[in-house]
Amino acid sequence: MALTGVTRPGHIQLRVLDLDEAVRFYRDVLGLTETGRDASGRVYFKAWDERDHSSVILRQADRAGMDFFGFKVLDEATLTKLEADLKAYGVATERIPAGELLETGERVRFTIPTGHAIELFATKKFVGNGLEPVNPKPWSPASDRGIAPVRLDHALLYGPDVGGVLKLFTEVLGFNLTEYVTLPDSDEKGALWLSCSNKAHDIAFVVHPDPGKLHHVSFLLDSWDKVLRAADIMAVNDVKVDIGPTRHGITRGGTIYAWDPSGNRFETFMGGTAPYPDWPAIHWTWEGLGEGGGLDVAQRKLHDTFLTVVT
Ligand code: M3P
Ligand code: FE
Repeated sequence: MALTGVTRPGHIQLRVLDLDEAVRFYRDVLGLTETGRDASGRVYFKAWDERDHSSVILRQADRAGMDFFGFKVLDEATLTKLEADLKAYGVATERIPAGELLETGERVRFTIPTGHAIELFATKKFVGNGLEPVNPKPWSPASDRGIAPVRLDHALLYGPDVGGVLKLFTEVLGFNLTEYVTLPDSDEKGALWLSCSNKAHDIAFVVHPDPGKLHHVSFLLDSWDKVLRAADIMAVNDVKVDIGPTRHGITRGGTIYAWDPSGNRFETFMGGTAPYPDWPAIHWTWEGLGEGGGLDVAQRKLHDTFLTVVT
């Protein structure tokens, strides 16, 4: 689809247990760029090739996890329209004033049936990627610190009522279902990959009894070499790795799942399919997720941590 309504993942606010340790990790190991701190102590980061002020916001808390995930919409008129559409659909929405997040306009926040806080916003300060606007070079010094992802790519969230989320994202927010997993001996969808673009996914969900859980936040790298380099950087810095480097059958992305110092899982990811909206969603069975290589093409098993370790 043309990128008209919801255009992309814009920001995620993560809770971390030790802010100083987290800042060192996100800046020096993951290689994001710090772009600001606010009066409440939150620290803002962007990936090197992102153009807006910030995409990752860290907040010190006594429990890890995600506070909210925000999508950037095309403009303020689209924000108002989607807010009205959500209300008409029966979703309670809240307007958060401009400036509550640094350099960010008004946000429309709502809770989805998996218990997650999702936001839409239209305005965030353009700061650029450090390259010249005319005849840019392909590289900047910020692209070579730590793992140095290109951008925040997607998140995988866990919670109940994945079916309700499918309806909301496809019927109100204009997302397409690209791939899904059905539960054992059932037609019920237990996992969804949803796209507002022609990326394999901009957000994904897996059914889980506890609401509001984060499985992982994912950062895009531009080659498999960079994923292997990320594995080396993780080893050098004693980062705890969950799965990989390998490839997901679902989305076909090259991947490593690992944990930040607070236990929030993150992914360094490359590639993936580029589905068009007229493509039917790909169906994976429960066995396909595990032995069929949906999760891990190389090992073809459902790793224990996949369903159990979330923040
Ligand atoms: C992803 C992801 C799985 C495939 C996942 C693909 C979990 O990019 O969300 O990690 O089977
Ligand atoms: Fe992922």
